[in-house]
Amino acid sequence: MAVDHLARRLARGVASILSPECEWLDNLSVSRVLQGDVHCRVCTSPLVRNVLDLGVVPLANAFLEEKDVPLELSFPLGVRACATCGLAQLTHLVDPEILFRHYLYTPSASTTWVAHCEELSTWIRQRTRAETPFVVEPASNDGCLLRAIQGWAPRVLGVEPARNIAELAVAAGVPTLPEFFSAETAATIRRDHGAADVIVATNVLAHVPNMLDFLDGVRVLLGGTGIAVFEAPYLRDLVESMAYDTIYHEHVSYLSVTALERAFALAGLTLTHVERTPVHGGSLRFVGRVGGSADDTVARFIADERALGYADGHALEGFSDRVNDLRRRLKGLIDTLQADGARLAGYGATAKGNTLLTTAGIGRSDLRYIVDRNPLKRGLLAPGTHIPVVDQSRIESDPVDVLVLLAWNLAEEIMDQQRQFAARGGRFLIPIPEPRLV
Ligand code: DWN
Ligand code: ZN
Repeated sequence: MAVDHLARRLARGVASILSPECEWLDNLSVSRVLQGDVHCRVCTSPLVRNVLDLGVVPLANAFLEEKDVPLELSFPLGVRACATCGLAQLTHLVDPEILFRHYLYTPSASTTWVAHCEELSTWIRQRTRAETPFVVEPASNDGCLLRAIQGWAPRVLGVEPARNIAELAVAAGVPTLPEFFSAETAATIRRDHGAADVIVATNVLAHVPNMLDFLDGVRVLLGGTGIAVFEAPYLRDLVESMAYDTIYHEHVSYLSVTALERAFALAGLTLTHVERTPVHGGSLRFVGRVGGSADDTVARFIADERALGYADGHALEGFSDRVNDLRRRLKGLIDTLQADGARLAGYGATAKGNTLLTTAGIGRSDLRYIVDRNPLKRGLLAPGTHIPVVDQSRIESDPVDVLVLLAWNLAEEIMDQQRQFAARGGRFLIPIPEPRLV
């Protein structure tokens, strides 16, 4: 009873930060707030490999107002891996209603991502046989990708649980259902609109606690000749580029092709093709169909993963030590710069940046502010560190010597845009794979 009461108080704190009208609060139970997870969500084996423990940290996208700082909540953040199928996953889950019903991230704030959407749209078009295809996008966010697709496929439907973001998409002309995608939602869409010729799902499969239900929904909605195209960060890239900061409560799974092939088969889908794409620090683009057969890319990825130890999680041994070392070196470099009199700020109020700052012990006394283009985040404080998020003009009005690239995945675009800052002698600190100044 006492625990339940505590959970309600905690959730009320989160809810007041993330969503002013959380109707579900009254029915809240402890399990909806936080749930330990000890079995693989793909193959159900017990998770035997402890990979990383990042302590107890706030939610990476829970930007907050000063008045809500006393209510801020933190949750355990750790990763375990499955020795049977290689899936890595969080040790604790936070209810997706808390994480995603009100959201502040919009991909359209990045020119790199808009260009990526154009490229992906063309890639899909070249692989679509239907004359007037019906395209459905789970987790369509502000409709960035569907706007590109509407150029050649006018029948599109976004599915986006963040109500505030779904409204933005609708206002931009992208029909959007304000729901989580699931087998149930898929059946409703099929009943109301017919089967989909294309389902495209970027940066969502790793966010879904019930991955098999999501994939089941893809199978339910996909027509016989339909194609489902996914993108998701690749576990191998995460480990090789030390992108440990992409580990946070929203990302419940860390995917390998070995685990994906198994998950697809369990959901009645065939994983037919896999390739790599550089977005978000290194991702997989992969295709699923109902029936059909895999091309040789799938077997190649799986063979490589087996050889490198990703098929059984072996490759993750020692990752924790390397992460701890990186955290220490990053904080050490920032301390040295400050001791030399440098003034520092962050660039990109990213979710991963917040993980990086909170887990490396970098705070408000280290970074004066964080600039970000996204108006939804500006005026708020970064979770955990409470560093103010401001607009880019602050770099002129309150100059610094070093910009820490918290959106390191967009370093090229940002450094190009901040040429004047560099011309004045400003330097950029790129935190991963190895903290360095450029
Ligand atoms: O999976 C997820 C990925 C896809 O996106 C989510 N869970 C959350 C989000 O992660 P993130 O916040 O780390 O994403 P980004 O795309 O690295 O965020 C870039 C941020 O930088 C945006 O807030 C926009 C900002 N930005 C900016 O202010 N000026 C970006 C560019 C290029 C710029 O010039
Ligand atoms: Zn498994």
